[in-house]
Amino acid sequence: MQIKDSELILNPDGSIYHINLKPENIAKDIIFVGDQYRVDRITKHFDTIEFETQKREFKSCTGTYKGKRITVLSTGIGPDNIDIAINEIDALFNIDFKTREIKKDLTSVNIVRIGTSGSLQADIPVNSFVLSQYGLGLDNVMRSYLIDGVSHKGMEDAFIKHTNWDLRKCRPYFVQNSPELEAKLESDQIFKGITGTAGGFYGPQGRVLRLAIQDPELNHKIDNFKYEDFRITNFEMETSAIYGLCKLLGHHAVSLNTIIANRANGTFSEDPYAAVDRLITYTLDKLSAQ
Ligand code: R1P
Repeated sequence: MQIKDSELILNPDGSIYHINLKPENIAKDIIFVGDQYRVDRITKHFDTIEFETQKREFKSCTGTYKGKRITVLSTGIGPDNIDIAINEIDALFNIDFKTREIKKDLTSVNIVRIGTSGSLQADIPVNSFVLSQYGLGLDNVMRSYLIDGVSHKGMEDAFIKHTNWDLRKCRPYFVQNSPELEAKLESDQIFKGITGTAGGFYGPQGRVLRLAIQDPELNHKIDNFKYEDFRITNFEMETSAIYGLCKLLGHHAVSLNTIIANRANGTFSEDPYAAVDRLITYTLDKLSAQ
């Protein structure tokens, strides 16, 4: 069935609407960053660069690192931008732009997020790295899709009960990473756990400046939530949408975050820049290893 012009929007040069890429511009190994200025901090390590473009917050660059072809794409802040980035990446691989039909043979890509995040656990200090085993969605983006088949119902129910979650906000969901990609990226230098993804930075992550929040005890209830051996390690704003969309579309995803704030003890990294740079070189070397 042909996908209409209004649903799959292409630019006059044939690139896809927001991320501005054509199918030949993107690699099968993709690194997501939030901050558009982080793209160059990654690609400065590349051996070659073949393509660069930017539209709004979506800046991308494709090249090679130690011979491996990689695309780095900035997504800006939040799960709503992830909805755009992943649907458009999937379309680049799996929809024929000439016929506007879904291809018969689907391609699966690897997506690794290199982000920054706040730890919820006192024992996960600033400047450490966290690999997300699950994304906990506290945003509503994935609820527009049929996610019951990929969300962990047992964790959902336990979390709602433990936190006395107000379902007027949304129904939280838990989606696992790609264990194959986790095996490639893990090491004993990295903490692991569930990453909470919030739909905002202040109230949705329990920060109070001038506005009172709906549940002042929520962060404490989140930090002592346990399900089997899993605990919620950190908060940021993209991982659960990345995991949910990748699981539904058949892609592999892992989110790695540098901890720049510790919400449990109120500390902030003295040099978040250097800490992110360490995660960048760590990830590039792991991703390019055979
Ligand atoms: C908030 O300051 C932003 O920083 C974190 C959050 O997820 C959010 O996008 O990640 P990035 O540094 O990757 O943007």
